[in-house]
Amino acid sequence: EEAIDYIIKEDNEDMEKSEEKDLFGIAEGKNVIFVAAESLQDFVINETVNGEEITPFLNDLIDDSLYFEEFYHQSAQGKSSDSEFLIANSLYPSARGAVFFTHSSNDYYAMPEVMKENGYYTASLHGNNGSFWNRNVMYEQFGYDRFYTKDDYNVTEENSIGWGLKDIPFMEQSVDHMLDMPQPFYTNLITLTNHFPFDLGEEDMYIDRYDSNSNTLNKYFPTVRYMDESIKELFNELKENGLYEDSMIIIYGDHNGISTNHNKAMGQYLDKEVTPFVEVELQQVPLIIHIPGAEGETISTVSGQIDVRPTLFHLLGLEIENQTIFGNNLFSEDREELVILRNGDFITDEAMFIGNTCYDKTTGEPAETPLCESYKEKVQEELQLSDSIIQGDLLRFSESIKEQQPIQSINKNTFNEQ
Ligand code: GP9
Repeated sequence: EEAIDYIIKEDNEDMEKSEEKDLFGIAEGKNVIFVAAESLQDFVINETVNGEEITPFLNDLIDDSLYFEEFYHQSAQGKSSDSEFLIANSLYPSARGAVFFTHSSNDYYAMPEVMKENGYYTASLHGNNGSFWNRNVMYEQFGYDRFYTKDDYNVTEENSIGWGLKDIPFMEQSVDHMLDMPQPFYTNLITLTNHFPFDLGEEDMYIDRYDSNSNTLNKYFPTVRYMDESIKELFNELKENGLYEDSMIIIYGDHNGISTNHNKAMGQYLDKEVTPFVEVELQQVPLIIHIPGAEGETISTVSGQIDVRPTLFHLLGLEIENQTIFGNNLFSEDREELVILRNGDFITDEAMFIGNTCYDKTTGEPAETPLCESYKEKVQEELQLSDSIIQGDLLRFSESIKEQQPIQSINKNTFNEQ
């Protein structure tokens, strides 16, 4: 309980200050549409392969969006599920295993629950089995009204590849589901096609593969390009169906797609050696927040998935009391520039701490320790506090949880194993 009080206090102080910022409430009352972009890393943004743009739609979208250009995924072994956990709860995932499996019966005060309390209908949508990553169990604790899974989509041999339903038909059919939902709604669209091993049919190849010694990296670019096309399709469908103007769309990369096994090929593509410093830079994923009619801005603050929840509440004009979170509103001027990765590495505006070495960000070279020294204790403390909360199921003592009505899903069946 002491841990919870400590964090609540900090967060409420931050919230009071952030209310003064211009963007507070700019998306008030809008539908919230998340796109969890499978394996999408930031190094492809505004870049080309074989002379062709990899993400032409996102590149244009960024001009009219809030784009966080130094945003890190903070997921660990729970990969996609960890990124969902970070965003919904603003807590750190576990160092080992996936919290979606190990602590799925804990009490949480997750973003879908908060949104529901604020008049939103909440749903997650995914073209895979509901039991993958134990989502159908964990979502009960997150307070989703409904989980649309594979069984809610028309999945055929023709519209599937690799892990299941392709992203373009997924987007088309997901907008159909949104049209059935009461508004405002909060939805979480989980994409699938850009998943290892990055298989794609010739008919969906908008660009050619790369040419290196890594088949994985070579195949990654066309599947990223396909995902870009699917997001374009989402926007078109939202516009055609009159949902676009009343929605805020948030696109985020869930985790890296290319592991360090492919450093040689990655080095060839980036035209530089993939050092430990570059490996951490490669953990940057896009965060694009699009609010129709709002001015675009590229924001260079050091940020991470843990910061998404308080940032969105700020944009939605929601002041949430008694929440136990570790992230910060990215529009708060008092925010410390610090992102903590699950393995204890961290990034500040000046330095990166990797393994046991401090690197100067301006040179990418090992640096004098003072750049990192002052953060080390705080980093360990934060990770340990978050772990205690999860391991001790401590949120059950928080006031918001005590006041919660028992979670009742509108359609219980949608949470069962599909
Ligand atoms: C599966 C999908 C992929 O349903 O979300 O999960 P990942 O393997 O990327 O963690």
